[in-house]
Amino acid sequence: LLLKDGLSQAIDKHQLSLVYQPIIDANDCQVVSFEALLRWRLNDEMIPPDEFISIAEQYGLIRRIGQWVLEQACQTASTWAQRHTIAICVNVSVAQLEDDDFVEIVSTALQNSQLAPELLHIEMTESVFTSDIGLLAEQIKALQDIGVKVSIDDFGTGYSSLSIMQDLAVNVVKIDRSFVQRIDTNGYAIITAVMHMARALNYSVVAEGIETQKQMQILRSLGVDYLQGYYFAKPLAIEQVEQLISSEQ
Ligand code: G
Ligand code: G
Ligand code: MN
Ligand code: NA
Repeated sequence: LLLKDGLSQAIDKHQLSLVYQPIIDANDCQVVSFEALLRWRLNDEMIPPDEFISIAEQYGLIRRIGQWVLEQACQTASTWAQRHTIAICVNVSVAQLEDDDFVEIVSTALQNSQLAPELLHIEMTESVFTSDIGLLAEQIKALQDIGVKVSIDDFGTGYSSLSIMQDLAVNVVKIDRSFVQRIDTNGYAIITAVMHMARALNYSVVAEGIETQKQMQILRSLGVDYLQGYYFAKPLAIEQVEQLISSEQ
């Protein structure tokens, strides 16, 4: 409850910020996008999103926070886009996606920032199984109609199951890092199966949580399109992002 009170003031008190983790093209190792990850600094302490996103959802704060994240992420990405073709991936809870105004909130963020819609990827996260799959399918379609890409996050765990692949026509599947961590054992077969499915359904695949060169090599050999993880970079502050992209091209 204390966190809830603090969180309701976090935007106005400028306690929220975003960090950005690069996503790399598996073929040429170029940075193609960044995932925006929310941070909350409270009394010199960093509260991780795992500890406050669910509180924000529970107390109806996620819409305002989510809108702030979208506006901020699009503004930042639009400054990169002046010189580089780099996309921004924004995590969105299903609670936000189900909001009738969500597509309009996205359109407004795109208009305000002048970011090309193709450079915005929405990552669907959290507990889909509690929600109306028909409504989600419509919202995803509406986002794609304005040119935005939609990813399914943490694929293969929890809510993010095979039935999602059947019911929702997303653009990108992000393989959960738990499979990458176990690529020496069962993870290999599971990722191989996901690759077959993704090819057949015409999805791009991102593997998350890559921490070693060996994991990277195996994932490349399996034909994974994009790679993300501490092996390449941790989530970065905006200044570090600018250094990285200006040194790249
Ligand atoms: O950055 P970190 O690894 O601590 O993120 C943990 C979790 O928090 C991830 O699952 C991520 O999807 C979620 N998360 C991070 N930023 C946001 C955000 O802006 N909105 C939502 N809804 N979830 C986020
Ligand atoms: O669920 P989602 O994929 O949005 O979660 C992103 C979270 O994963 C971020 O909090 C980020 O800090 C974390 N993360 C990113 N790369 C790695 C990695 O290589 N290893 C581990 N353990 N966590 C990672
Ligand atoms: Mn994510
Ligand atoms: Na997530």
